[in-house]
Amino acid sequence: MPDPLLEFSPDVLAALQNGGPVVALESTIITHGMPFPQNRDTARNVEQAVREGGAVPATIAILGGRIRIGLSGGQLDELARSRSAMKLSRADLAMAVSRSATGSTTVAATMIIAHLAGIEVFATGGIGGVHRGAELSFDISADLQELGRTPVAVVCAGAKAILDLPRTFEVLETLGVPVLAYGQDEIPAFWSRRSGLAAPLRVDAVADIAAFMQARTSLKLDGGVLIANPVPAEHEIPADQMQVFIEQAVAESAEAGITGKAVTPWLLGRLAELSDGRSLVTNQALITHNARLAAELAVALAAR
Ligand code: PSU
Ligand code: MN
Repeated sequence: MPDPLLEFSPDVLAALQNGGPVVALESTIITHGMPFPQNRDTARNVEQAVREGGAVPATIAILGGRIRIGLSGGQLDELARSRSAMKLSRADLAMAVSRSATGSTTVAATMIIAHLAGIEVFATGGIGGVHRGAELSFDISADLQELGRTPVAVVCAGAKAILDLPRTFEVLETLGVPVLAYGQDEIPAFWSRRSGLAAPLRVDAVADIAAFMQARTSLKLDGGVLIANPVPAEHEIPADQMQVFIEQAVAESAEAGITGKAVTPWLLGRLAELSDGRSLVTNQALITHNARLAAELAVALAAR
């Protein structure tokens, strides 16, 4: 019996009822991660990539207080144009529901809803994590704790390189979150394939990820699994080039007094300016690439 709070699109509901493959998609990247119309076009391309992979895309958002799992073309367009949508994580999700507000879901909130809905696989661009200077600001994304507790497999291109990557992966290890690098020995760094950090675990095939997830279920291990899928080489921005822009953007954000929820969207916007739009093109490419891998994983899990 599905939760009465959840409203499924007809294709997502049918797939879930038949045990078919479904991939959850987040919406903060639409409302706060990219400008219009690139956000709308990317959201459509990502859904298309999931369909081409043989799975049903379930973009998740709160529209007028209703939890939507799977958006119509019109709903997606409206969200992409919205300038007032709330950015919802674990802490504020219930406020959008109780106030009948519209908001997009971060990685943390998307995991919560995907799990309520019975969806095991979720594709995003990059997770949030430990911000640079967190020893003073204490700014650590709620995405990390969520990965520690909610059993959803999250396919990403690593953590966004605006973060303190070594500390982000230390926290994930502490929380017991497996980090599987796909097809390489290093953790990818979102816009770049390399981070200089050795991957805790490596997998080279989707069947191995599915088997790993099944073994975790048998062991009654809760919490998420993070699959770090490197951006395709033709779309990457080498880490040393990106580093220059990141350092400038982070310094400017501190000077401008940007804090809290605004930090990640502000940095992503500033990096797109500093890189002449290249960071945005790479972001679009990597999330579509992640959607393909997530679809393949959902298909493998549905075939069990
Ligand atoms: N990945 C992207 N763009 C984004 C995000 C991820 O390519 O905008 C969003 C995700 O929703 C992630 C959020 O959960 O940024 C992290 O925000 P914060 O650092 O405030 O937790
Ligand atoms: Mn934060």
